[in-house]
Amino acid sequence: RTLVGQFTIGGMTCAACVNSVEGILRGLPGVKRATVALATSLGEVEYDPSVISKEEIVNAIEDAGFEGSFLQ
Ligand code: 9UX
Repeated sequence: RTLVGQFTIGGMTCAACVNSVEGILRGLPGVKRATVALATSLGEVEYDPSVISKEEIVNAIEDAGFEGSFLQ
């Protein structure tokens, strides 16, 4: 079972940040798919909630120096 979650992401100031954040998210256990958009500061992850929580996903984003907040 997977869920799809949308989040806002702060601190991305150049296009390479997108690759950095996507790479971090895609490397997390339980994350099946991850995209972030520089222009809108929005991201989306498909994840298995039995493996990883939204809080753990946000922590990974913040450990990399960005800010993340799920929309719901
Ligand atoms: Mo660009 Mo982002 O020089 O972490 S890669 S600001």
